[in-house]
Amino acid sequence: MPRDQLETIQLQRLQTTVKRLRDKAPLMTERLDGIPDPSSLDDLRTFPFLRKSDLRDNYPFGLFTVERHELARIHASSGTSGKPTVVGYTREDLDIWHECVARCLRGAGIEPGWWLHNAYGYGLFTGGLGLHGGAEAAGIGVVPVSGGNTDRQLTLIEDFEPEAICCTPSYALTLAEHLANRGDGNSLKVGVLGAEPWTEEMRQSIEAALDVIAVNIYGLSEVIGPGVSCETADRQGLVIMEDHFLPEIVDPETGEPLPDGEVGVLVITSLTKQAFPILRYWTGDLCSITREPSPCGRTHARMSAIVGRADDMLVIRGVNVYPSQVEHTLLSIDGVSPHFQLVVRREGTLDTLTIRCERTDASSDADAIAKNIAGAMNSSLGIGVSVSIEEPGSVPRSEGGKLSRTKDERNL
Ligand code: DLL
Repeated sequence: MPRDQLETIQLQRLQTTVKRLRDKAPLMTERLDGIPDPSSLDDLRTFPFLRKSDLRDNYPFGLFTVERHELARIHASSGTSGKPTVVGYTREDLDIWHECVARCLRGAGIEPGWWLHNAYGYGLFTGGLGLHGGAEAAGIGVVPVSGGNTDRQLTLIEDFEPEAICCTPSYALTLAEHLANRGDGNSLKVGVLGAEPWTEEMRQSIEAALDVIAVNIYGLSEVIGPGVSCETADRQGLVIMEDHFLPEIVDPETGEPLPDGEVGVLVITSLTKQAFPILRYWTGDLCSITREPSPCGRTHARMSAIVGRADDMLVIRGVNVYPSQVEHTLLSIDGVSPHFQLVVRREGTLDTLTIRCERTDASSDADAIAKNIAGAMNSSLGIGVSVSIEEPGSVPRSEGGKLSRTKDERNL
């Protein structure tokens, strides 16, 4: 769709969403008081941000704009502390969500009639059921495995021969490692991986290890779940489902809009949601967007991979360090496997960062590799780090879900 036509639809839908919130969500009636209705998409910036804390403060259903009996489903994400955030869907919300995920899967090159091994967790987490519904909507067969039990996953992949898989990138690596130990090839052609940050270098490792095309799928439960955006098979950025979700990139400090191409916080407004519409939701995820048409012909805005979250950031001796920066540098060094963990400790008054990792070849010179890594980290991060080269299999693997690569022992 040409962008001017898309923007006309977006504005109409934005106006409907603002009205719905004013009429039906008491918190928003109060917050939006005195702010005129938007007459252009630029007027979006006159509205306040909605933050995760607003969801927690209104736990469980305070921001829903339908009655309880109109809800078809709820999901929830476990926060790091305290109450989970709860999100709700009407039947129509579910249909739109599934359509978005169906677009992701088809864009990734998955054909109707193929089978999708779905190793995202089923349950309150949106990954399993989101991908499940999308695959069914696209005519793709689903093997609803859920996360965990790696041996059973391998057997099912061997016996059922699915063409596609979806799981977190860290779990794709775990599966690849075990499949390699079994020594056979596999039937997989496409992996639809997301729910946690991963770098281009990690993509190359996964594609080589599993012999698949690996595409990046993004989403968050507060917005809908997986399927807010996804790469197509040509992997030229994550195409945002912009007829349903309006993206903005803003300065993390000031909240002011940033030009296309600059990295800032992704803020999303839902355009068609009924049960739980969101106006300017502050995702905390850092990325950039472009509105240039994609080489594949799509005109919707595309976002870069998430480079980090403000709350993933480690401050080591005053220097900001993102796990994805470490991943990028580490995986560009020869002889290092893609498994790593960052351990932060406080020694006296000084914070130290140790990178635990493994070599690919047990006969290689561990000291030389460690020195190489420390040197590369020093120039990319700007701080000295310790490097611990460990036996294969020592660094924690994903056991089915999201993998936290950071262990912060400073406050233990
Ligand atoms: O992780 C939804 C999802 C499921 C996405 C399956 C993709 C595949 P939440 O549990 O609410 O929802 O976590 C959302 O995960 O704000 C990001 O920080 C992170 N995240 C999700 N996808 C990606 C990605 C699901 N592709 C939070 N790259 C988001 C980097 C991602 N981070």
